[in-house]
This record gives sequence, structure tokens and C-alpha cells, in this order.
Amino acid sequence: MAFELPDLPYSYDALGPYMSAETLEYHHDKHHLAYVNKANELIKGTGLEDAGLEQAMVSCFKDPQRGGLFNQLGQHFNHIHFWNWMAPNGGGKSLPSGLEKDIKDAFGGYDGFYDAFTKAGGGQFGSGWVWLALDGASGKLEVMATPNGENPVPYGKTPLLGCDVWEHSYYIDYRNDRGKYLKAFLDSLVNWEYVAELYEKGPLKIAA
Ligand code: MN3
Repeated sequence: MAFELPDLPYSYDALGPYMSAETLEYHHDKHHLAYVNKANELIKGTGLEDAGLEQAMVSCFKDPQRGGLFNQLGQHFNHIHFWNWMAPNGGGKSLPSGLEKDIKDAFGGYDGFYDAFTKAGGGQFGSGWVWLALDGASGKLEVMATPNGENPVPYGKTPLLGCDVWEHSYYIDYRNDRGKYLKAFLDSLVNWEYVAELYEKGPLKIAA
């Protein structure tokens, strides 16, 4: 089944002033669409057409011949969630209770998580993503950064929250100030209800 571009879960101007309509129009309508189209083109003839997005992604990760397809599939997966990881009037440190407790256990509290997330996101050299992920083996929460279209899934970890640190995600609104963008993302955009929903579902189960 061909991959499709999902609609944004809010209007283009819903995240202002923290993320502008112009950013969302380019990011969703052009960048995400391009990943969808390229993934559909590159997956033809691989035998992975009906594997499902997550499974196809993990299968390609291990195959050096399929690095190009992996990045397109990864970016499709990452952006499907990214739109839902933001909401109007989002962000801030009031988290759903189960998540709040486990973030305290893992990072000493919201502030510790905030520092780890902004540091990892700011330190990712070039294009990539910063994540709050659930490690499938230890059951622990951790912060990690990945390059390009990669995400925690091929490492046996489940992404609970991710922030796109490719320049296309912030250059219109923040120019080169990634730090300011990461701060706005955490303070004013994060949809913690969606994070909690993913956390409740538990680890993604994908055959290695
Ligand atoms: Mn992007």
C-alpha cells in the first residue's frame, strides 16, 4: 500500500507565533510530501511494499544498499508523529502524572529532562532529530539524538517525543538560532497528551 501524506491535525496558523504558517506550509506540504513521494518510488520492487512503515524502516536500516530508502521511510515516520507532538497552547512542565513520575526517576525532574533534551538537540551536528525515547530492554526513559532520517526505532527504542532539528523546521521563524527554537518547542508547543498516549501503548514491537 502506498504511503500517504496525512493532514496536519490543526490549521496552518494554529501554532503561531512559535511556529508560523509559512514554516508549516513548507515543512508539511513540501518537505513531508517529498519524503512520501520518494519513499513510494524507492520501495517499488524491494518486496517491502506491504511490510508496513515501521517494519520496512527497520528492515532497510540493516541493509547498506537501502540507506536512501531508509531515510525517506524514517522521515515519513518522524513527521507523522512530529505534527502530533505539537499542539496549540502546548508545552510547559505540567505533565500527565505517570510520565511526570518516570521523568523524575530518569532525569531528576522536568528541569533535568529539559537540559538533556536541549543539549542533545543543540549538539546534533547538521540535520537530525532529538528524542525522548523508551528503551525496550531496560524499560527506562532516555534522551538521544539521531542524524538525518534516523530515529530510535531501529535501536530497539520507542520514540515518545521528537523534535525536528533540520534547518527547514526553524530557519523561517528562528533563522540560525536552534536553541531558541528548542526552547519554544518545549515551552509552548509540546503535546504532552500525545506523548502520554504513546507511553501508555508501551514499546513498539517490530521484528529485528
Ligand atoms: Mn522536517
